[in-house]
Amino acid sequence: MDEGAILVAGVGGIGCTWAERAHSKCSELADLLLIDADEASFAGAPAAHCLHLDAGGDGRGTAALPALAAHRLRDGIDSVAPLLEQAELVVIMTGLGGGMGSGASAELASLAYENDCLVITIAGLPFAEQPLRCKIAEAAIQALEENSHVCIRVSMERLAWQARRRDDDWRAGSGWIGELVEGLVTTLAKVGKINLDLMDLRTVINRPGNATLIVGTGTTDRPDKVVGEARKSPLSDLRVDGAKGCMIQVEGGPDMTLAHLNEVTEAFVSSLDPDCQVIMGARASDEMMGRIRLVAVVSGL
Ligand SMILES: Nc1nc2c(ncn2[C@@H]2O[C@H](COP(=O)(O)OP(=O)(O)OP(=O)(O)O)[C@@H](O)[C@H]2O)c(=O)[nH]1
Ligand SMILES: [Mg+2]
Repeated sequence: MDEGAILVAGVGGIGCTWAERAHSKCSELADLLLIDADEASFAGAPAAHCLHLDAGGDGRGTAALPALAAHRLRDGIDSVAPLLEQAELVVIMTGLGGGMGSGASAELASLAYENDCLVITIAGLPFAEQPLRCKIAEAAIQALEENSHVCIRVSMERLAWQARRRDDDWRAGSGWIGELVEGLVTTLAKVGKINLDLMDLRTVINRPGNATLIVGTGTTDRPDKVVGEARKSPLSDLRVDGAKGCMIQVEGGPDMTLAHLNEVTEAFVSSLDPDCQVIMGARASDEMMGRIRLVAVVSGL
């Protein structure tokens, strides 16, 4: 894939944190775009393209007003249009329930969609004890789904629970989101070396029904654990058993053998629909020595 073809974008406070952290793991393969009303969101990423939507001039948020955020994005969009024209794949990350993420992420998705990009969205849903935020998020996720090829719902509650177990900060995405995006970006950026490309991904994703992304990592000596972890992927509430389409990419170190590869792919694919259309790819890299990672896009759920 050409330079600039993959764009990782964060919208709102949480979205910017997730995008920044995910991008830091694959910065040589993708561009980073951060969009927020709060300038503090850009502080940790000097190389990012930043869109500061601050019509009020007070440097703060949009105070839970999604309509205002959407309006501001439309006003400021000219500066990010060249990035969208160049991109083939756009991964949008946002936390819903506030103003900026809820209002502006769907606008960004729709512009990317219009530019013929493949649009993958990762949307955090607010804690259940915040009813007003949940209401805002519900309205926002519909618009986001309409304008994305794949929209992955992430429960922030689950993320917080995972983060506590990992002794990590849930606001930073608890590691999972970064791994998922890194896996996807490295897989797709290596097009040409492997038998996977964006057209394959489009074919699989465009099946009717829901789609989601799955990631599982583990060590070469326990390939079964990689699949177990992938199935328990906490990023989505969907069950993958009935999947009609699947793109699976297995990445390992130079120590990965064909037997490892078969074990991982067969165990994973056997949990899907018997008529599932499967596209497979594999890749070895030095930095994966001793480890195996499975990244899958499943659709038709
Ligand atoms: N419980 C809890 N939830 C939070 C916290 N921070 C953010 N969230 C959740 O994450 C969602 C998105 O938050 P942000 O990304 O900060 O919001 P934003 O898009 O920047 O929106 P505005 O700042 O209102 O423009 C909110 O709806 C909350 O549900 C927190 O400290 N505690
Ligand atoms: Mg904010």
